[in-house]
Amino acid sequence: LPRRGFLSPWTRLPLWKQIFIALVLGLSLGVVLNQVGRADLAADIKPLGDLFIRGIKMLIVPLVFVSLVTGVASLNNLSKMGRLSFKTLLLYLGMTAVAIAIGLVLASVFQPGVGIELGTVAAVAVPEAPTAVETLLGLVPTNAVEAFAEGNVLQIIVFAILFGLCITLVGEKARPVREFFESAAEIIYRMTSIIIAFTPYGVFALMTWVAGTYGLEMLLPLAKVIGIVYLGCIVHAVVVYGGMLRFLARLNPLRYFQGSIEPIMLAFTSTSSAGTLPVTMMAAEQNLGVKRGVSSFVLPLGATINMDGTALYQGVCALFIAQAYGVDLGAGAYATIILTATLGSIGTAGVPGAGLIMLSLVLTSVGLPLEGVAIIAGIDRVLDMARTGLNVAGDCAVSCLVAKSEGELDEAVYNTPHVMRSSF
Ligand code: DAS
Repeated sequence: LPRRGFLSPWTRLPLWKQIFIALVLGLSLGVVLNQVGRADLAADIKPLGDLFIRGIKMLIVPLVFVSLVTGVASLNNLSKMGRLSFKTLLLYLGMTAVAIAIGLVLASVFQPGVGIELGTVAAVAVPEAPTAVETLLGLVPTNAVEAFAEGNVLQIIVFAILFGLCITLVGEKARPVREFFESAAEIIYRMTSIIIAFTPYGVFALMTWVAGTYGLEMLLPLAKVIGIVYLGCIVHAVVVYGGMLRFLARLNPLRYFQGSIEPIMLAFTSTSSAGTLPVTMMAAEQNLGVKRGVSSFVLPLGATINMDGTALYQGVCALFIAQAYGVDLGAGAYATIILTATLGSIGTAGVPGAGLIMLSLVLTSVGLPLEGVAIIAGIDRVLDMARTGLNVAGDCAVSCLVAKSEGELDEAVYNTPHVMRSSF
């Protein structure tokens, strides 16, 4: 969009400010339309948001593949790749378990389900969640082209890592391919920055639709659950991520929150970690100074298996449902919830509403009635916003921690006050 002329006061605004203004305007317009009974108008604007999300999703497969191939191929020594994988997975799983514990503690303290007499509700037909073995076997694509066509990000990650490693192993003969992917990555990054410039318009449409469709009255009866999930996400981000960056990596947490603001806000409004991935990768590299060798591995992986927000939400909701049905959970049940929600978060896809499907896995594991899912389903979109925002915040935090530990973090970039960029 032109940076000159009458539009410039708007187009020169930092992207995150544009998104924030769009979010507030969209919510306000949506609530007004809902109150005057014109939710249909809010629904009419949704296609603008869908168009934007489609544009971002168009980038996911090529972006993940070319950046992973170039990222992995840039890691000369293979032992570094091994270290990178170990640190990344350890941090992802460890933080997720802490997130669930925070959710369980908050739900135990604030007792959101006590006093809510859950009537008998029609059972929600939720698809079966895959078992751990199926999830692991499913990582290896039987047909790489099919994995691309289906957008199976985990399988694309596995194939891209192997492809990038073999570029390194083949050496000189692979130079043309290496150079091809390096220029392809620049092209895809440029496409991404162009589409990201339209984020505020997509966010405006999506928030108008959400507020117009759901309205305020739907949120009130379960406001306590919403409040606890949002509180838990904030506590986890500030205490766990802020604490790990400050005391483990000796990095200024404030710079991390500033540098992650665009992906967090897009994740919050789009409720799709996968859909936010292009923005997460651009922000990690250009705001936080994470080198591509780390960001291209840690972030696509995180967008699919690192879901701290989802895990925390499952801890809160499991307890809410247990309390609402008067089921007294023992220590063993708590341990089962922590294990199931951690593994479940690996299998949760980075798409809107995926966490609700995994919630059925957690409830089943401790024998809680699946009917509770129907109650949560009513407010799930609002909960999905917070949990996806935390999911992406976690990906950014781990990318900084791993990059710093590998000497792949450009601290000059990290410590520069966030460039109030109006585009990447
Ligand atoms: N919306 C999912 C994501 O994109 C998380 C979830 O549904 O729990 O991360």
